[in-house]
Amino acid sequence: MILKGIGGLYSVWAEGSGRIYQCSARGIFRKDAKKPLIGDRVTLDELDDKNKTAAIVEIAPRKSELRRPAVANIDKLIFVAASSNPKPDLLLLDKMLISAQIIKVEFVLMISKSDQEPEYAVSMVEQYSPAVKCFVTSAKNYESFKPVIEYIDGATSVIAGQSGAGKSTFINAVAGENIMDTGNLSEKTGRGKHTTRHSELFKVTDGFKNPTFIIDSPGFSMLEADSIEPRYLQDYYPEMYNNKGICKFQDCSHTGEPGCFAGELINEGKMHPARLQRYSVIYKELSEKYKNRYK
Ligand SMILES: Nc1nc2c(ncn2[C@@H]2O[C@H](COP(=O)(O)OP(=O)(O)OP(=O)(O)O)[C@@H](O)[C@H]2O)c(=O)[nH]1
Ligand SMILES: [Mg+2]
Ligand SMILES: [Zn+2]
Repeated sequence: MILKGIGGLYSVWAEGSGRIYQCSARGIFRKDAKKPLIGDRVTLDELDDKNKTAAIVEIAPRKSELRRPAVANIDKLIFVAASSNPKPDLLLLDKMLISAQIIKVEFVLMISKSDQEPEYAVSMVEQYSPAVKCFVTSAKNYESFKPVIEYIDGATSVIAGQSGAGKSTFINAVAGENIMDTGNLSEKTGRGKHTTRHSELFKVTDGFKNPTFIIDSPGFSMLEADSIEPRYLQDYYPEMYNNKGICKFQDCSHTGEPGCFAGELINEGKMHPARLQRYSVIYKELSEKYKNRYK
């Protein structure tokens, strides 16, 4: 499995021996315009165990392919949002959750730094669960990471979220050794400083039963979420599609029309009002884009 690729040189983890080889890709790939990606399962040849080098001769068909971070064969996505410091951008988070559904990768929400603003961490859980599986964590309490460890055991996962949310801190906690740089927030802006700037898959070992990989990503592409036709937005809200109801108007957008079933969802506690309010914001943004789609 390719863990890292810099300047045409790839670090490849060999299942079985557990060794890591520095590999170049044979010319055949360039001819097919097929570039090896992090996460690719590959076949190696010309193994040199003394110098730990080899050549990549074949790439196995990909299960999935993410553009940003550029990584193949991802099983799970962990979205990290801090209870505070940095203040979470829940609109952005909602959009990331939508993107994950478009690309069809299983995802969870990790509400990090719960020691900072415990009450807001609880509010976040109220907003997202049970539609989205939530883990509440704090780096000050290792026990809180255990359910996340269990969730990603044996999988290849991407961890994504705002700068400073604690992504690298989590990886370090489960890596067995400190492998990632972590950064303080900017005193001026209260935001993270984008400490992690490159993508790499790490084999994490602490507490895992099976080979487990995680990629810390400085960004997560959400282009996919921009292209939804507004009327289909509801299909990305488990609160809505798991609790289907009937609205007075057949083409109801669920953004404030009378006789809308979203009102019942709120009253019955099946959808959080703040989630619905942000749904309206996203719906309006998508409607603008949709109106101008041929311009
Ligand atoms: N109080 C508290 N601080 C935390 C926690 N997790 C991380 N931090 C701190 O928050 C800061 C940012 O953490 P990082 O792990 O570097 O954040 P990141 O998400 O990797 O940020 P980027 O690499 O910039 O995207 C560091 O100073 C961490 O020590 C936590 O659970 N509680
Ligand atoms: Mg980081
Ligand atoms: Zn409606």
